[in-house]
Amino acid sequence: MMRPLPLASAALAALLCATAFAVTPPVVTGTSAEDAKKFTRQVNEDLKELWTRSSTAEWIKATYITDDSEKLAAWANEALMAYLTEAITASQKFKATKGMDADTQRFLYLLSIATTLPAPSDPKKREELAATAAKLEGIYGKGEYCSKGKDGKERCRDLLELSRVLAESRDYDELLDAWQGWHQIARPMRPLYERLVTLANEGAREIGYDNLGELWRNGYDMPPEEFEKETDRLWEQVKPLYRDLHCYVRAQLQKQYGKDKVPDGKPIPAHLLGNMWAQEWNNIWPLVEPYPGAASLDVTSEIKKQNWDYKKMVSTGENFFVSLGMPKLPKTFWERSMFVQPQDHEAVCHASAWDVTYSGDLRIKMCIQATEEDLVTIHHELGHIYYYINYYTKPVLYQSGANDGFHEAIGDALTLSITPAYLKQLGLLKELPKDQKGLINVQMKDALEKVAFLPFGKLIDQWRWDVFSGKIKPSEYNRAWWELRETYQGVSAPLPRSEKDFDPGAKYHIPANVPYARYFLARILQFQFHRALCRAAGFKGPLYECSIFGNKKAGAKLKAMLALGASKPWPEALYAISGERQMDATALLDYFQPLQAWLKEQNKGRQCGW
Ligand code: X8Z
Ligand code: ZN
Repeated sequence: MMRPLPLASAALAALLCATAFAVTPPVVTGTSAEDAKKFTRQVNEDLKELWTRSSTAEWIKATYITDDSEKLAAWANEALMAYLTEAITASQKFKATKGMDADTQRFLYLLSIATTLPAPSDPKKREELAATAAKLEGIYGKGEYCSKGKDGKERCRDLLELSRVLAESRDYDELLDAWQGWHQIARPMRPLYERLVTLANEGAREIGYDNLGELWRNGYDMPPEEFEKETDRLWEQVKPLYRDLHCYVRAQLQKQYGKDKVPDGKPIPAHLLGNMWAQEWNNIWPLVEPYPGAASLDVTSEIKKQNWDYKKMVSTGENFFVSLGMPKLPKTFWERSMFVQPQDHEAVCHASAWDVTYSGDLRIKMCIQATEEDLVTIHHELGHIYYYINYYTKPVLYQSGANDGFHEAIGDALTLSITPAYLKQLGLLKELPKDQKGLINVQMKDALEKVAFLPFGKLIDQWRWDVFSGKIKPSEYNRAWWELRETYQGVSAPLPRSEKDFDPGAKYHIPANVPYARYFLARILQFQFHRALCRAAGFKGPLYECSIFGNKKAGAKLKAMLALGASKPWPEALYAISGERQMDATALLDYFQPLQAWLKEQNKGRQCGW
């Protein structure tokens, strides 16, 4: 074997030195208000660099999963995590500092919640945490279920294919097979997840939290215990509507699958609701359509018939934002995004939106299919993108939503303006629903997506908060998961489960460690935003008829809120758009008032609940 030339190895060493990048936080020598200001200014600069490095590596990993890309992402994350733990610890020296300006105080608070995965300062443990996190997401992204097809040949299916079965098949056993096949992929995650919890809890304790859940709940401008109560309050507001919907849907499923499979007074088997996690039920619309034919709402067929490609779908979303007075998406967005599933390598298909450099390098990552569901998800992702567009010139700690629920709610709020009239304008509906029956059909379709989601949105972090606090032990992970799913959603495991299974891991946000309470808040906030924007537009009719498409006044209101980023506590951002300071589900309840009245009528004499 040839030895490398001395010159070559010297050059290699130089290259390694040049790329090995470690930033350490500014050293806190004094604790005056001026020192605090200087500290946060430097932290903003450092974090922009570190976040850019880590999201560049994360982007490559997510769009091209290999052992190498996982490693690169883990390394970049390690540097970031090391910095954050140190910087947050250092910032605590300013706890007693008086006379700080409002921005400095806000930066210090935002720094204290700037990580969802805090690492212990021990480098070995940090390395292990970063590698574990990367592996977990990798297992999810590469997940597939191999089984014998009808022709006797073995074939392997990924989440997209299995989800299609869940959405389209009405065959109980075929559904069951796809459901359990996908859930199998999560089994190997269990030891890794357990380790992630231990290490991240240790990291959380080092920066002053009891456990990781307390850190997550601290991100809402109120004490963590108050936030938990706040989510309970919002859930109580919407629970009756959910239970009315559940009761009606269960009765319709009994017609399809029989009472032996879907018994009275019991939770619904999780594989019958059209979605791998039973989180949104829109795919079973044909089974629950209140007045068949009263309003034809099959947008997916029309999208397919007209051969809409990803470009057309994304441009349609962009066009909505532009109609409100927002700019067009930059050329680089079109060049750098991942819009379709790559055929020659693995990628994470779960949709996401990025500003890779925190300065307008905007991209989405999706495996777009020609369906109405994906058209809605595109609007959701563009909501994130237009938030970025409106705040990316700010210091990096301000480059977030007012709270994370706000970020998730923007695109969704606009989808509430995708009314039948707007769909007709797009050429995706032939005729408008004419009467009360048509209205109920439209509302049912909306509720299957929006209302069905609410308990799911709530329970995911209920589970994780209890896991992080130790209330749920590793030996109870799966049992506790299904208890919550039964209690909140009224949905049950369709097969016997055991602690060999790790069903929470079959949902992206668990292995990817993305907090989920944000989506629960977003389902509620989006109606509140919609009501506010409709008022700004001068709309006077019922909320479900309002579309803000093309309305510049509504656009200006929205922009004013987006441009704040995280610079103010969220109640102020909410005030800027709506004149209200509390999160509140009355807008959602008003929106669905006709449907709820109808459901109550339909459910008379039925044994509701579970
Ligand atoms: O994860 C997402 C987005 C990306 S932030 C596609 N959502 C949640 C989910 O898919 O579970 C949007 C709705 C809820
Ligand atoms: Zn999102």
